[in-house]
Amino acid sequence: DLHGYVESTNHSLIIGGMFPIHSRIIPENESILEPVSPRCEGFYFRGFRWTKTMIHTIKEINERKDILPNITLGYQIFDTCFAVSKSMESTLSFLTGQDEHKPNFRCSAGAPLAGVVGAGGSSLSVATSRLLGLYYFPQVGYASSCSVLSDKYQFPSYVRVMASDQSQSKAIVQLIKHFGWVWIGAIAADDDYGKYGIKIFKEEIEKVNLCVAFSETIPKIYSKAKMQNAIWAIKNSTAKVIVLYSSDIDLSPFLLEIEYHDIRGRTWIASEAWITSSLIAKPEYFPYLGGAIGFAVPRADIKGLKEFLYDVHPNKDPNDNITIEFWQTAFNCTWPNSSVPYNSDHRVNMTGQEDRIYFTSDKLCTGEEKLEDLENTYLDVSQLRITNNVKNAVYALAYALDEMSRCEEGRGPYLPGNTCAYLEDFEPWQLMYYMKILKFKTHNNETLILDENGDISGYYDLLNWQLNDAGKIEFVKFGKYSFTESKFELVVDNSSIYWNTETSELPKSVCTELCRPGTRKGIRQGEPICCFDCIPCADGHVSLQPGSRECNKCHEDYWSNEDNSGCVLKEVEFLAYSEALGITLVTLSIFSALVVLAVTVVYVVYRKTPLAKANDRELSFLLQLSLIIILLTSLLFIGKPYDWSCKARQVTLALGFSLCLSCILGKTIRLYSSHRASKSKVRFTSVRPICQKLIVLVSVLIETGLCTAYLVIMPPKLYKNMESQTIKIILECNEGSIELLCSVFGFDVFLALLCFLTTFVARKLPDNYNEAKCVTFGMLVFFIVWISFVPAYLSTKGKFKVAVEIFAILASSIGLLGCIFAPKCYIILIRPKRNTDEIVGGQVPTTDR
Ligand code: TCR
Repeated sequence: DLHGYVESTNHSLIIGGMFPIHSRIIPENESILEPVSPRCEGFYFRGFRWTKTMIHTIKEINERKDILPNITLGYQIFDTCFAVSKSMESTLSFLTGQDEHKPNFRCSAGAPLAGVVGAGGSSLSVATSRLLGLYYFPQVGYASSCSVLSDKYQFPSYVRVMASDQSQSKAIVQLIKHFGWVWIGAIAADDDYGKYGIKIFKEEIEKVNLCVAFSETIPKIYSKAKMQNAIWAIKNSTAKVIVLYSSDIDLSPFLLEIEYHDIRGRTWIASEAWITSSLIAKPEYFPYLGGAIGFAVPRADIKGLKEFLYDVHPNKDPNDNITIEFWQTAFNCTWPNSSVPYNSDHRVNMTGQEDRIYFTSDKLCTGEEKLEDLENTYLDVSQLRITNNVKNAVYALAYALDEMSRCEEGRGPYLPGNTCAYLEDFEPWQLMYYMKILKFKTHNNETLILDENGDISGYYDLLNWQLNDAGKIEFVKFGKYSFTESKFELVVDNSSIYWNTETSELPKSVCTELCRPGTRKGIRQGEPICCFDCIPCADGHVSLQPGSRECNKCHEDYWSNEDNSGCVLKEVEFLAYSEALGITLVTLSIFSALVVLAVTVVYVVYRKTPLAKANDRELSFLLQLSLIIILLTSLLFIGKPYDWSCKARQVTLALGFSLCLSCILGKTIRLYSSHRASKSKVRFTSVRPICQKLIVLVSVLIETGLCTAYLVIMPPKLYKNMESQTIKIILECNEGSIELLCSVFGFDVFLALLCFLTTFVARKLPDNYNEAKCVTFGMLVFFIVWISFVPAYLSTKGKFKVAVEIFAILASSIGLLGCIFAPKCYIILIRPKRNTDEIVGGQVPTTDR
């Protein structure tokens, strides 16, 4: 009881066809005693159109003189009811000739069978081509796109004029990448098409590091629980973009469910099988599926098809049950005196209860109904896509046969002897040879080439569901995806897309929002990579781009800004001239230097007076000079340090002090010797002035030697201190060799100690100006200042360290100035009477008179 069409009288060759004229088989409830071929229901207008297209194409080929001129082709077409069992039955019929159980493909329908077009769905093609493959029977698919069918090891005799889903899944991932979605749901029909499609989609999406939020299947036989799973997944996921791989037939029950649960605001990425299906593209579904985008095989116009499709009427053949059923279904009436049930439709309703509905219309068909008044998928020739494939599939077989018929004896492909095969009598595998190298021009002038896997390359149209003014769904083309075996290219016009979102803008589909700059992705244990936490960068680390995986450390001189989104130059710290502390110190040192200068002036003016002359005048001037040097050295400590200023400050300071202290030493030695002389009561030769100067010279020379060694061996250098504070660079001087520095200043300390000791001993020496006492006191101040300097210096940081040093320098030199010169100036200027030479140097007459 197979449905189908046969036309075979006087035909020399038959082409088989398998089309889903019904959408499903009726499950038999009753316990079956005897196996019977299941009955079908749900008239599928699209499949009916494909069937008619095959017949039309064969008619066209028969009329053409350029291909297969001496041969008329016949056809034998079966209704697969979109079910594997039915297709297997059909295939066995092809192979056996109705009732026989052994393959005997000569006898079917009276003429030999050349090849088979079809089986629509992939599952059907997989099943049938396993059988046909046993005999190397040529099979040309027009809709089955499942990727496994490319495997020629499993399906040696299957070729197709439809692209493999490998390309479509790749294209979908390209599209997802294009729109920046990362978190995608996936739903597949429970057949080879859906499962393999989604499988490849998942593989491809993982390659580009995007994630599948959920992956569910739509059951083929209604199951409430399984439907609920998918619905629940959609509802509970943050994925707003969902890829749906399913044929329109399997999708319709699921759509009812979506409508029932009122799932809106999702963007659906449609697979090729339902994007242009009028079963799905109904205005009432627009709130749910509107804005869907998907890939469709190229559409074409077929000359003469429309007229051929309209030329259908039950009156033409009273035995043509399919046409009667078409008529009844299309016009909602019952054909008189026919046994064909009026559109039987069995469906499990939403409550999960089975109910079989046999519509029987009271209205009788008159036969006068007008097809022109009808709006029907069957008659709609605006979206001829798979239909065009059907035509190409028939032509593929015809062209292969034509090639075979042109074989020249002795030049044929078959070994041994390069023989030919003949149309009247050939084996299926012989035709397979021609199928494999097939290349021809299609009716709309495109070149169709079958590659070694029996696949084609080509392109998909990118379509978007929009509602037009008439309230109908329109498939608006907004791009194209072209692919060959090695290359692919996606062209998209974003502006013409309608998005089914609240704002009508490009939807977002993420698991968690992109991390903003200043944070980095932190993986969540056991969750997909698209879900992550945003962890703020540590101080000194930044991430510049949104969505960064890691935070990068700022370069040496840089530090992170407030929100860690960029590096900023670190603040540089040093004691500047311009700041209050700097200004104070500068004025203090310059002022003190001016005071010293004033003392010098006083000394110059009163150079003839005994006091000025007392205890070596030149030494006094040298001492004043050294004080000025020391006071001005402090200026080298202020301001931005450089290598040269680091060197200069230590050297001038050391030399200044050695000059200063050696001058004092020169003076105290003299006092000391006077003291000894007074004590010993023996005439004690005092130190001569030349010796005093020699002391100065030698000390300064020694210090110079030490300083040179210091500068040559390990000089002080500029140092950017980044360790002590993270957000600041402290510019300071690195002392170089501590040992050398200590010996440089150690020598100064040594001089200072000598000074102190000599004058301390001589402090009681009576003289007019109390010189010894004053120097003792001055040296005490000097020591106190420098001893207290050490802990103060060690406990401060940054620029204050320098300030402490300057304070010590200023304090010690001002101390010396105050103690040594202040009393003298007092005498010179205010008590000139005391400025006599009677007691200068005690009882000992000064030698320099
Ligand atoms: N490949 C599907 C079946 C299919 C289909 C269609 C069915 C395709 N396109 C259009 C009906 C209408 C694409 C398969 O199963 O391989």
